[in-house]
Order: sequence, then C-alpha cells, then structure tokens
Amino acid sequence: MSRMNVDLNSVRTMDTAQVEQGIRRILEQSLGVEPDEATPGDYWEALSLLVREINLDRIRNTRREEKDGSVRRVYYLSLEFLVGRLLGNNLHNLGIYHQAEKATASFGVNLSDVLEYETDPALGNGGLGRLAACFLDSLTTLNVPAFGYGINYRFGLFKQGFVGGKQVESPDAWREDSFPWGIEKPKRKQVVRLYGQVREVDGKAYWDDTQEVLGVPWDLPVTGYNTERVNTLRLWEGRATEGFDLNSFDAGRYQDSRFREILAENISQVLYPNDSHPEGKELRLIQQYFFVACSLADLIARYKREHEGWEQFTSKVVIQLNDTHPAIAVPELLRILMDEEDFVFTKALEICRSVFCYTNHTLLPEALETWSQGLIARVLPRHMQLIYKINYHFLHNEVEKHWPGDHQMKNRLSIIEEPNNPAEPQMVRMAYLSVIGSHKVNGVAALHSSLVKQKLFPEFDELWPDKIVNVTNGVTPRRWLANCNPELAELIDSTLKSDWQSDLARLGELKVWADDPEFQKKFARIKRDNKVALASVIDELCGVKVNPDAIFDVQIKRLHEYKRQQLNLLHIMAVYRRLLEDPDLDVPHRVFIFAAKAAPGYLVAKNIIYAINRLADRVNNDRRIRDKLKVIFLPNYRVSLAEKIIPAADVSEQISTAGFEASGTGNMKLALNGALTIGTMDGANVEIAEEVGEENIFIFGKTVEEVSDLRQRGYNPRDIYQHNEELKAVIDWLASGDLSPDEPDAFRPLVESLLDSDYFLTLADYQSYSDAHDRIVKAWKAPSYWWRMAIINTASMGKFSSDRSIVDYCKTIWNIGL
Ligand code: B1H
Repeated sequence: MSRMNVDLNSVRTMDTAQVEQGIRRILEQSLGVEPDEATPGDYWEALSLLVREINLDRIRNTRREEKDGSVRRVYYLSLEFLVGRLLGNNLHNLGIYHQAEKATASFGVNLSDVLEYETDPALGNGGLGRLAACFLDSLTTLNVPAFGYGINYRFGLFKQGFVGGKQVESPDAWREDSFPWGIEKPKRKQVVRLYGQVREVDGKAYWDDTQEVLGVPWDLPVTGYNTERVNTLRLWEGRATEGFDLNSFDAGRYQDSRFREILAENISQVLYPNDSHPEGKELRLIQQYFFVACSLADLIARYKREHEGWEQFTSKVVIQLNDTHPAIAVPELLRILMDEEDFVFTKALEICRSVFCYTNHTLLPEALETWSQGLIARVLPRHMQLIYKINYHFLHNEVEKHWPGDHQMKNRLSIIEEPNNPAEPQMVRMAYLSVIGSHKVNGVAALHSSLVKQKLFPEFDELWPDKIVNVTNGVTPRRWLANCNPELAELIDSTLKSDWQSDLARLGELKVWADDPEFQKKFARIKRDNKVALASVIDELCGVKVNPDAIFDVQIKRLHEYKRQQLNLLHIMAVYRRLLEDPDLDVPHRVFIFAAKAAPGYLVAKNIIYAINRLADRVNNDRRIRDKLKVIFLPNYRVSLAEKIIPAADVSEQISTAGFEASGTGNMKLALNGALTIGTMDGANVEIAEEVGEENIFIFGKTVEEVSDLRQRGYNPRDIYQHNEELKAVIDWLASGDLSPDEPDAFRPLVESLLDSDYFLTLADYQSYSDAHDRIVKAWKAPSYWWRMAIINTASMGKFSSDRSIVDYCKTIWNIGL
C-alpha cells in the first residue's frame, strides 16, 4: 500500500489555540456572529466548517497522490449508508478531539452539547446500511483507495413517534438542517436513460427514444483513524435534464415534459423503509438503475482519466455489490462494454465477472429480490435483453457442461423464474444474476455463509466451489467504542498503552485484569456513569425515572418477527406476574429497554410495538412492584441514539430464531462495550460465543438443526402453550384485552400468529429463554463474577473490528495487498 508522502502532521498536532482561532475566524468571517453571541448551534457549524477545511485539503492531497493511476480502487455500491453524525467522529479521526473540547470550553460551551446539534442522516434502514458506513471508515483507516456510491435521499428513513403507544411515521427532511459535510459536484454530473426501445442494426444494438434524467453527485468526506487519506462517499441526486422544455410545451406535450421533471425529481426523494422485504415498485427499480448507471459512468470516466485503453480495467477496479440492490450493474457494465466500447459478449462478460463481487445479507425468502420481466423490459429494455443473453450463455454453456442434458437443473438455475401459474409474470432473480455476474460471493458470518452454500446456492457452490466465501461482519471501534464510550476508551488506553483502536485484537491483553478488583471497580463505575446518562435520556424522552443500579437489558434493532421482540415481551409479562404474586421476591431491579422501527406496512411488527408500549404503561405505573421492573421503548431509534444506549447496556438481547439473522452487528457493539449477550446460536452470535467462551455468554434455544428437525416433525405451538402454565397465562392475558381495554381485540393478530403458526418458534424457545434469564439474575447477584464476564467480553471482541473484515475482503475477495 503506498503511503501518502504529503506531510500533514501539522494538522494532527493542531493545538487548542489553533482550534480556538479557527472557530473564532469562522464565526466572525463566515457565519457573521460574535463569539459571545454565538449559540451552541453556531459553534457546531463553525467547528464543522473548520474540520471541513482540513478534510478538503486532505482530499486534494489524496487525489494528487493517486493521479498516476497506480492504485487499485474499491467501489462499494450500496443503496444505504447509515453514516451517523460526522463532527465527533471527524475530530477523533483527525486527532483533535481534546483540543476541540478545550477550545469550545474556552468559549464557555461544552463540546458534547455542541455535537448534539448535528442532524443524524438516516440514509439507511439498519444493519446493512450501517455496515456500509463502518466499512468506509475501515477502508480509509487501512489506507485503501475507495469510493462509496449511493443515493442522496431527500427524506431518510421516517421518524418514529408514538401516539397512544402506536407507531406513527413522519418524514425526515434531514437536509433542511444545515449540513456542511456534503459538497455538490455539478461538474461530475451524469445523464441516465430510461424506458425507450432497442433497435438492432447489423447486429449492433441502439437504445433510443429514452427519457433522460440527470444525476448530480454530492460528496461526503470519509476520514480514517491515524491516516492522512480522505476517501469519498459520492451520493447521487436526481434532477431534470433541463428546466422547462418549451418545445414540447408548444407542441402540446406538456404532460411529457412534466413527466420528465417529476420522474427525475422523484428518484432520490425517499429511502424505501422495508428492511428485509424489497418493495417491487417501479420507482425502486429506477432508483437502483439510476445510482448504478451514475456510479459506473463516474468510475469509468475516472479510469479513463488515469489510463489508456481497457487492458488495465480489471486490475484497477473492483466493485462490491452490497446485496442485490445494485445487481443491475452487471447488465449495465455489459451494455457499456458491448454497445459503447465494441467488446464482444464473451469478453465483456469476462470483464464483468472479474470486477464484480456480491455480498449476500439474508436467507429470508421474502427478502430475495425478484423483478418482473415485463417491468425490466419496459424500464430498461436493453438490460432485459442482456439478462437473457447472460442467462442463455450460462445455461447452455456452463450448466450444460456440468450437468449435460439436465433440463430440470437449467430450470432451477435460470435467472428467469418461470411462474407456476401461466397467468403470472416471469420473474428475474437478482441473486442469481449477481452470483453469475461476480467472481466472489460472500455471506456475512460463518454460519450464514455455510447456509448460503448449503441452502441458498448449493448448485452454484457445486459448479464453482471457490466462489462462495465468508467474511464475518465487523464494526468500527472508533465510533462504537472510542467515540461513544470515552470513559471506557480512556481506561483501556491507560491500561494497555498500545494502539488498540487500529489493532482491536490488542484488547485481548485486558483479560489479565478481568479478576482484578480495582480494575473491576473502574469498569463497573464507567458502566454506571453511562447508565446515569442514559437514565436522563430515558426521562427526557419517555418521562420515566429508572434506577441506574438496575440491570439495563436492551434489545435495539429493527422490529421483525424473526428478531423476536415478542419473545422478550412474553418473558417480561411473566416477570411482572411473578412480582405481582410475590412483591417481596428477591430479584435485582431490571429495566428492559427497547428501540426499534417497524416498516410502515408491517402490521404484526407494529402490533408488537403497541403491546410493548401498553405493557410499559401498566408496569411503570404499578406501585405494587416497587420499581423492581421498568419497561422502556425509546422512540426513533437511529445511530445517535444507539451511541447513547450501547455504552449503558448490561445485557444484550440477540434472540433471533436460529438460521434467520445473517450476522447482526449490534451484538458486536454491545459486547464490545461490556454487555453480556443472551442469545441463540444464530448469525455472528456463534462466533461471539467462540471468542468469549461459553461461560461468558447466555446461550439458549434451538439450534439451526433443531429448528429444522422440529419443523419436519411438525410443530404445534398449541402443545407448548397447553403444557407451559406460565406461558399460557401470559398469552391468555395478552389475548384478554386487559392491556388495551379501549380496544379489546388489539393483540389478536399477535396472539393468533403465535398460536396458529408461530413460524419463528417463539413458544418453542420460551422456556429455554426464561431459564437463561434466571441465569443472568444469578450472575448479577455475584458482582465480581459479573464484572469478570463483562471485562472478558470487551477483551474478546478483537475479531469483530470492521478493520479485520476489510482485511479479509482485501485478501479473499479483492486481491489487494495491505
Ligand atoms: C440485512 C437486509 C436488507 N439483511 C433488504 N438484509 C432491504 C434487505 O431495503 N431493502 O429492500 C434492506 C435491508 N439487511 C442485515 O444485514 C441482516 O439482517 C443482518 O443480520 C446483518 O448483520 C446486516 C449486515 O450484514
């Protein structure tokens, strides 16, 4: 890896006085306010603009350094980048956080208050989008030349509020707040074509009569820890090609010209809010193609500025597809190579296959994207032709060679899914297109990758045994420990005296302190401080006072039946009943904390939120249980809220049905901050258990094999309900309408889904889950034992740095030497 030779150490050592001068200059000269009249919001803006100046210098240096074309670049294509707030993270990466803290203090303002003024861009749904953001941080930290490409949505993921305990959504017009990080680059705009038809003349295809829209890029700087490199996250925004088209207006084609404008402006309006359930809407397909077309044109233009001819393309460019959302990139690159650059099909496909790689994030059948053939043919007629061409080549050469004469196999592996009912449309399987168009396919945790091989793509794995690989997810220790938990970071700094932030495996050296009473005391003290801080957030947002000496048990993630917030709910109801039966029960105080958004159309998920809120209302106001139990549902879960919850968690709920959670990354963040996991053998929990040791984690529930055995034997949730007295009592209570007297049938959908099918085996795992909670209570009662476990958890998370994930990608997928 070529290191930057430009010396920017002066920046790294910027002292407090320089930061102070910078703030003053910007307040006075750019914002036009006097320091003594400036609001904390003004300080936020001034400091952000100061950091932006530094970043811009560094971006120019990075670009200058790379101009000779020697570098191989990673292009990470993702419809989601959940970047979170940037100022704190940037100050930290630049090594001037403490200077900024002192400088703002000298103006009489507190830096952590100032940081709260930043809007939190919610350009993603959940884990998949946040992973993309962690990966950009690590790519830059590891000094890998990289670009992220995505969409600059005007409205990020909806804001969540509760009315009477029910989720209500409102738009997140985040760009209306000041946000100095993004810089528009009109010079780098691209034209994208849609609709139209294909003519063939002398064997050459011409795609004509298209509607054109503009993509205008908007660049965010991506800084890394301890490196001068600044990479770029380039987000595209849709615009109409030119203002009002008077010609078509005169010709009475007003509709046409308005159509173009409306189309263009709609493209980048909203992020689709369906985590794990693709929206089969035309606009979503257009979003996918729009950002892919802009990004490929942009990266090809960059390649051409740096190189003559196409010979070096595959050695200079690698394109990672974040799930199948950018899969249309495969036929798009093929189109460019064949129709614009005159490559023959086989050569063009070979090039595609050597630059693309695809990450699979889910096995959920309903989450696997398919598009109707007719829709693609209408919106992207040339691409539909090329998909057929890829498919024909694949089936008649590659599949035929491996399974000669096997028509069933051809049917099974075809990119085109034939409908069972001829009245239904043919569907294009985007996952197959991605596998066939890539040189590597990866799952996101060891268990998940093995299920991808065995269950999702077994035939592809047989055909190409080296194609499917694993790269276990990771999280950036900068945001998820150093920034969000500064006290713990300081304790680790003073204990290890080594740079764990760029080599997280170093945390292992903390293990020798796990039994040290002094160290335990400090560790526990920090956790308590963080809990006090979270308690005040809870009071502010929910109006409930919680005891910082209680166990803080958290489940924070999207609301989905497979993630089983309902299992947590049933157990809390049982705990409450036990307390009502015996208010003197000798149990530690517990606070169960939830935060989760439900997709707006996912009714059972919304029903679960409502049930938790109703239960919370009942429990939190019941004096009989003397504050031994509190239930909190924090509204509007997002990155900045996660940063407050995670450092304060004692227990981390990772309780998905085995085989359903591809990896999870919240599980890693929580364990890193010293929370103990209660979890199933699912996703990355398996590897977390391996790292921390079975005795330092609370594993329960059916394994993947047991889940499938049970299903095969025939699972009847009513049997379990009939035979488990406590479980029966809480389900009956939920069904009784007692929690929602004004709406007695409110929880009918949830109860029916549990008793009639219970697809996610909530009842099957209930007793084992409840027993695991009893083990947690027991462990809590022995503090030296508890803190030993917590310390070992933090110390064992080295593997789960996203730096390690990126090193794995470099070695096993991207062929980049570090
Ligand atoms: C994950 C998604 C996802 N898997 C479709 N799949 C979407 C699928 O808008 N859509 O259409 C959006 C998101 N997200 C998550 O990825 C997994 O559930 C987690 O287990 C995993 O940790 C995360 C990152 O790999």
